[in-house]
Amino acid sequence: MNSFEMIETISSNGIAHIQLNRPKVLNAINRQMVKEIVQALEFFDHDDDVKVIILSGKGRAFAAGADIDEMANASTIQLELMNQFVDWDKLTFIKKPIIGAVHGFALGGAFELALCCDMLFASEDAKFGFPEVNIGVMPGAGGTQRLTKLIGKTRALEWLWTGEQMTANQAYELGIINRLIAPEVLIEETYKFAEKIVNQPALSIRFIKESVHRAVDSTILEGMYFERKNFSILFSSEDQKEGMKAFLEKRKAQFTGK
Ligand code: CO8
Repeated sequence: MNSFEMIETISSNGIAHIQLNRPKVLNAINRQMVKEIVQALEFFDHDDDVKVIILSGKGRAFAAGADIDEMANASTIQLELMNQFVDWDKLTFIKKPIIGAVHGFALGGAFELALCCDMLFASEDAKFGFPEVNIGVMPGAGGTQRLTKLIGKTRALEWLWTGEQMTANQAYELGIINRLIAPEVLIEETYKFAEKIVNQPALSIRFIKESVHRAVDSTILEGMYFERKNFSILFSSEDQKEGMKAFLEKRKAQFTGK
């Protein structure tokens, strides 16, 4: 894998961990960081030893949003020609589970990045929000779309219009995060959950992710059609044969991911 300047990565026992690493500026997300996140995710997505990917931030925040320094003087034409959002779009195509572990701030582009994760674990001190409106812009990397799909139009508008920060507890109540965790054990608890996924049959995990994502973006009938296809496809896998055989033989299945 390439060496990185804006992130750090480690991987062991089926779990890859990507950490945003610009703590002096609260991990402000510049374009290079987005490229590196995508490169690391794509690398781990193709690494057979990796089953789950965790995303977190170093220092006192997950991240405080897109790097305002980098974009303050950009013109509309420059933004358009740069085509930077193509990297954000690539996040959508990662097949393996991505679990975000959020502490401190997850604002603006960082909240958008968190919403690209499949599940979110957050420490009790986490703060989420879209403060873009306070600096004369709006979310540009999917925030208005993903938040609205997750919590509904009226609630999304409240947070997007005011730019206020929501507490971890509010985010939990709104169904944005899966677990509220004490700050000192956030990473440990996220790993514990990831370990549960590591030993599951990898193809089932992959097709479940695809099917759930399809549910968000399609009608119920289209989604069910997609789900049904994936269900049938899994009957070509060795893990389906082994899983059902093991059940019938009353023993623990030995999954191989094939
Ligand atoms: N960009 C650049 N630098 C930042 C950012 C940021 N988003 N956030 C913090 N920093 C820097 C500060 O300038 C400061 O640097 P220095 O020490 O050199 O002065 C350092 O990080 C520490 O920050 P603070 O001293 O401000 O720390 P506080 O604890 O006092 O405050 C806050 C923390 C409340 C998070 C505060 O830093 C803040 O309000 N930050 C900006 C939050 C924000 O507006 N985020 C949204 C940015 S716009 C956006 O995300 C649009 C996304 C669009 C698509 C993405 C395209 C890539």
